[in-house]
Amino acid sequence: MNKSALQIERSKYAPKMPKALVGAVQLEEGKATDSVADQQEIKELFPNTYGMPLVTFVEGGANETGPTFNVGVILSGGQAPGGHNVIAGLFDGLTKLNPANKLYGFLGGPSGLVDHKYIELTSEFIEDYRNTGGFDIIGSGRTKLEDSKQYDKGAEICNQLGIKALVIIGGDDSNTNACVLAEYYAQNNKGVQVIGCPKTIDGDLKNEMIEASFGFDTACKVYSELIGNIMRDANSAKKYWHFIKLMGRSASHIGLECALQTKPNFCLISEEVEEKKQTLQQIVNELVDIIVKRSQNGETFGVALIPEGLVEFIPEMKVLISELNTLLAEGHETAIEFQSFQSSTEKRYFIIRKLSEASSKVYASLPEGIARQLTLDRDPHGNVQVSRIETERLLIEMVENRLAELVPSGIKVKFSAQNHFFGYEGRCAAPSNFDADYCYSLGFVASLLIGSGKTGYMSSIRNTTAPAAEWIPGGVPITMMMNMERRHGHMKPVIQKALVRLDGAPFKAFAAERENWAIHTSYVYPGPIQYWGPSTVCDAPTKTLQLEKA
Ligand code: FBP
Repeated sequence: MNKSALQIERSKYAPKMPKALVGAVQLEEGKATDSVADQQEIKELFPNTYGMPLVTFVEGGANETGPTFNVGVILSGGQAPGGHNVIAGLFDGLTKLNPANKLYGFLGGPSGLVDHKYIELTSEFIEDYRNTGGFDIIGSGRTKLEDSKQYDKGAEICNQLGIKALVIIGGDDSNTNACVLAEYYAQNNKGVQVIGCPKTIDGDLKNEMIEASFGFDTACKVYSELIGNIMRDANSAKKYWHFIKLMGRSASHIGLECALQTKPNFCLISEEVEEKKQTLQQIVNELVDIIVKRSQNGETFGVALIPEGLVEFIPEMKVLISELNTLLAEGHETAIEFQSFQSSTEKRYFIIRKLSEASSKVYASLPEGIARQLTLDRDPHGNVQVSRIETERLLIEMVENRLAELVPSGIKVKFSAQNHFFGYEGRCAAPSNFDADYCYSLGFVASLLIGSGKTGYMSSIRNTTAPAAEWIPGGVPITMMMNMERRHGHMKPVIQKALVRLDGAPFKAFAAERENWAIHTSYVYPGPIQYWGPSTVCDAPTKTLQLEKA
């Protein structure tokens, strides 16, 4: 493996761990749990894994070698910094329980389990991946584990390899599926436990017991570094407005965290847009007001942050997208007719005729490129892929149009814009100390949950704003995080997604300052992630976490 100088030094880093995990460990059971909502339905759907107690690991017990067993691990969904350390922590925990325990990695995500594609993860193999970013140790994928044939194929390979437990490292959907799988294996006496680990840069898998999903810390620090660099450029050249779209499929946690770190002139929070029922034009007008005011102060530059999922939170766009999803669903007669048109203009007018009156107005008002993107890009479930919609360009174009409209009334502003999209730049970055430590402990705890015979639990580390030695390791029944939601026309038990709370401390801190940041340039330049140096620089958790736990 070719390694950079940083990688060579960084591979020697020993993740900081909670004191409770260093020596002999014992399990303490807490209170029985209930799901966050829809208790009766969830209880009926998960008779074996509902109501289980919270567990905490504390110092104590005997340091004895336990029985031998094997474990399988799966990386699911989008990459997030720290995944390799979850695997390293899991491996070290398993071999501490018994040096003969083996860890298998299923290749390419959940499909590796179903298709029986795996490798054994030995100590030598894992060595090269410690404290590195990426999921390339075994690869990841987005195959959903959701039917019993897949589950049975999974059990088959587990039985063949002597695997007594699976660890699924994923976001809310993958952990929902992990919970269903745990229940299925328990109900059918398959002898396979299932443990989940909270992963996603989006930061939307968190709740009372899960303080953060891993990867959010590093990804936000990388984006904030880049935003800071751009801010400094903007403030030096004083000639561009930079429109920066930030990844995060649905929730705006990434945008909010980056705003708290860098203090931009404008940052949209999708959840607020939805709450205020703002139209696209209202958003543009608000932004134009800021551009005009700054220009009147001689500041013909600025930085605006835009969350990736924005279009789906603007009520009029949400309706439009859902109408388009129906009209363009595979096999739908409108979709077939739509495809028969050659020119994009014909296609555009055809769609305008087929939409409801309100949606056709919205669609007609969109710049041609965006309108085309909305009709072309569908994911395998028939949904628009928001990461492919160039919202940042859409806003630039609409701002230009609005500024042109203002000219006759005497408002003339110099406006030149650059657009950016930060997403993939941060998903595989070398994990920050926070993520390296947090992930290692999450993996280590997963091994303890397995050793204690638990299934249907998510590995949890709490008290994460304190030094790592004081972190509280434990397990949370996944059913505790569930409620019933409509998905693709059916009511399903799912983990509640954590959107930005407008009554939460991070949003309030941002809202209290944003008007000032809009007009008075207040940029903060966070610089690159530091792996060595003062703890205030190297170990600080996200502002979001600090404010939530204050
Ligand atoms: P997960 O929820 O699986 O962690 O993925 C999140 C994410 O990074 C989103 O922020 C983004 O919209 C999406 O993945 C991009 O998906 P893809 O990697 O398939 O392009």
